Amino acid sequence: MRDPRSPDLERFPELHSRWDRRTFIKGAAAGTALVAFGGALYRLAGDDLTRAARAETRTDGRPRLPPGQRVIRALRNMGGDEGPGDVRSFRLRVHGAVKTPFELDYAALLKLPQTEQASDVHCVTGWSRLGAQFKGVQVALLAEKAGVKGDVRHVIFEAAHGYTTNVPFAEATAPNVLATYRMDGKPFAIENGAPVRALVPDLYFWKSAKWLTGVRFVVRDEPGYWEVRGYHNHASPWTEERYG
Ligand SMILES: Nc1nc2c(c(=O)[nH]1)N[C@H]1C(S)=C(S)[C@@H](COP(=O)(O)O)O[C@H]1N2
Ligand SMILES: [Mo]
Repeated sequence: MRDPRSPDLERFPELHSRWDRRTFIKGAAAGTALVAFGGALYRLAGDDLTRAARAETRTDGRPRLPPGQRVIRALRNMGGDEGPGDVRSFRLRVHGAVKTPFELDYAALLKLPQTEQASDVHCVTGWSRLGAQFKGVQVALLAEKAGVKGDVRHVIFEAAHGYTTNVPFAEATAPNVLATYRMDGKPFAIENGAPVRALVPDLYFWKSAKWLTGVRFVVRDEPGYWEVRGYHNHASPWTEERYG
């Protein structure tokens, strides 16, 4: 749901002049502490979470946990070619087959209506992280602001160093698809996509581009980095669209 009280720029320490990479390091430490806590304990807890999630059903009728997935407690760093990570150089291009292309800096992104939601994410390697709280701006809102042309069918998420990933327009403009800069109240660690990454929770996690630089609306589909390397073009976790 959108938060009508935005903008709330006061609450963004990374916009202050003293902000630096320590913010990321703190975020990273919070994410990895539980993993480092001791293999046996973590494994037991994870298996309990997996069993519990298997018994749950989502409001859309699908099982909470897609087939072949196991619950973990913190995002695992899955690598990738990192962007600069800082808020000062951050720019997001919203472009393609649109009437009014535009570019946002970090402060401008925060001035748009904000959304906060709990989402589950599912990595194709078999782990799921359930119920984290994400904050950001809906891709649907960016689409509306840009005025997408009538024949647009796909959205290309663009990231640092040329990483791209493609999502059908209807799915990319679902209300739970965000350009996000907060997870569980904290900025993303650099390795998890700081300062802003995509969140496409209902497709495998490689569709959630880290170090986001652009959202491009297109008529013709353009398979992205992983999609041209053997991964599935659509990537639904519930039908295990893992490989193409
Ligand atoms: N820019 C960029 N985004 C990316 C990737 C990447 O290599 N580059 N990897 C993807 C993959 S394969 C996964 S599983 C998730 C991992 O996110 P995490 O490292 O925060 O867990 O990011 C996705 N987004
Ligand atoms: Mo992945």
